[in-house]
Amino acid sequence: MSTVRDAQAHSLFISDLHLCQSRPLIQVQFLAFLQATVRQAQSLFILGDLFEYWAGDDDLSDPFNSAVVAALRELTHAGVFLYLIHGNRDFLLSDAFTRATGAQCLDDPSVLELYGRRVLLGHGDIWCTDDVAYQAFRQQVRDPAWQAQFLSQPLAARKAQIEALRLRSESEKSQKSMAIMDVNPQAIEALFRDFDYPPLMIHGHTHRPAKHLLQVDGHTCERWVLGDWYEQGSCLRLDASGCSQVKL
Ligand code: LP5
Ligand code: MN
Repeated sequence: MSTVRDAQAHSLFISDLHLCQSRPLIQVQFLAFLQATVRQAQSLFILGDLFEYWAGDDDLSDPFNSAVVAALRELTHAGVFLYLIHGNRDFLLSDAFTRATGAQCLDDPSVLELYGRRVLLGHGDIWCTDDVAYQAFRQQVRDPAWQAQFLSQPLAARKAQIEALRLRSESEKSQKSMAIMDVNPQAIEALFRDFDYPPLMIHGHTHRPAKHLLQVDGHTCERWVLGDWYEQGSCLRLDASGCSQVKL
């Protein structure tokens, strides 16, 4: 149902849906979300980890993936702008995916002017600088030469390597403290300075939904962290009056 608040120009932000065949209910919830809530918005920003993992755009023809792509294409054809930032699990989403969906890929991080304020957007993993093992891994797999070599292998071989990596990641995560797997406060402060103090930041990755207030060099910033979609959806809304949580 449309409300007066919905009618106000606004954008929506989501991340960490981790869509996969083994969680069909979340896919159903996401497709319903695209067909209802998002249709009232000017733009939808997906801030990483839309998929549980993405092995390469040659997996677009998989029926599960093509259902998600078709729903996103319908959304952009209906006039909603779709923006995508890569997550640590789906950074191989590439040109064939953006062409098929009508999405526009943004750098991580990006600063955009939205409803009269500068907003910094990112996935969030890059600021988890205490997670040294993860950052070394990240540097390796974000290298274009590494990616070209990885993508030159057959899809099934890539998926097998990803499955092995997932097991290793889960095992290593169980040995890491919660603090190590969170964003580093100094990295956030440095980011805030580097981008000339944007008053608002939105990111995901840590699956710890919250609104944090940051004060650096006399400037204030609201840092909003999105939640994951494991149990239920998580979504933020931005309009001229600011950022707020959407009840899904
Ligand atoms: O995603 P999340 O939040 O559960 O965990 C992340 C970090 N883990 C990962 C791995 C992904 O979860 C697994 C799926 C990735 C698919 C990518 C597809 C293409 C690449 C394919 C490569 C084979 O990102 C986890 C962080 C956590 O966030 C919190 O920030 O701690 O990091 C790890 O656990 C990583 C380990 O610490 C280090 C792993 C080293 C693996 C080295 C093997 C080298 C393989 C590369 C080349 C074949
Ligand atoms: Mn992530």
